[in-house]
Amino acid sequence: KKQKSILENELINQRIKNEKIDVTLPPTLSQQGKIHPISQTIFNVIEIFGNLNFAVETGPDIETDFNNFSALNIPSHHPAREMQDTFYIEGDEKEKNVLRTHTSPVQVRTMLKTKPPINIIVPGRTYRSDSDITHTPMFHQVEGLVVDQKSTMVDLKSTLVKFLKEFFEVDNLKYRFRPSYFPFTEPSAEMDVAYTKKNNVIIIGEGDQWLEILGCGMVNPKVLENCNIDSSSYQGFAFGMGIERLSMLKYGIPDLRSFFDLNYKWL
Ligand code: 2U9
Repeated sequence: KKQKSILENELINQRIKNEKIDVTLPPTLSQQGKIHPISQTIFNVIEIFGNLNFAVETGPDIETDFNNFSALNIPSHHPAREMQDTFYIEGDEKEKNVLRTHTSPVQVRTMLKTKPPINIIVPGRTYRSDSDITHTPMFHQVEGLVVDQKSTMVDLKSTLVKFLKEFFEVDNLKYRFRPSYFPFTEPSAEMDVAYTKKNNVIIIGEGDQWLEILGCGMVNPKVLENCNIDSSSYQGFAFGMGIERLSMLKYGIPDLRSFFDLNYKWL
């Protein structure tokens, strides 16, 4: 028995002497993580608006009917509610909670808790009961809100044009504003950017085709009043855009569904 342990010890000593680990060798990585293009786009948008003096606000995905609809001048039983197919959630006795259909309830919360001047963007998940090639029931938006005593449509325009030029990295961006309608802004507009196709690749900012890229407008005074802000002293502008759409155009992603199919090349 003693002889056996002598032999075993000898074996261990031999191994310690002979085995060498080269700590300078690079490790073998099985699968390296990447930042998802949706996150990249959100970080990119935050950086550009950060340089334009906007702060970032976030809020919960489950919202009250007031924050998601009523405060935004979308009353119950009004056709405007049917513009957005809503996921309702059991909750309050009288009024069901909802999965927010836009990030606008965060702007409502901000106005209710802080005094103007307000200069924020709100990126985040939003939900609508809609599912086909161009719609997923969960998607992402970034919205912006400015409320102060002096901001006009000129400020809205210069802010959005600066943003789009930075985002698409085009100095001479061709764009247009079209009149539109949203219950929470008055007047309302939509912005299009020009595009063309060269060798089947889409070029943004030139050409004679138009792409709808965002909605915007001057905040409806009724919305300010609903959020306890005196609309005779304060005014402002707001805008909203879809992150998936921005991301598809910037990175040339042709199919919306590829954002959500767990492709390890992306994750
Ligand atoms: C408050 C006041 C005003 C936010 C706005 C839009 C226009 C808009 C869509 C773009 C594509 C949603 O993802 S999308 O389908 N959004 O067109 N959003 S103005 O206006 C607000 C928000 C909050 C308190």
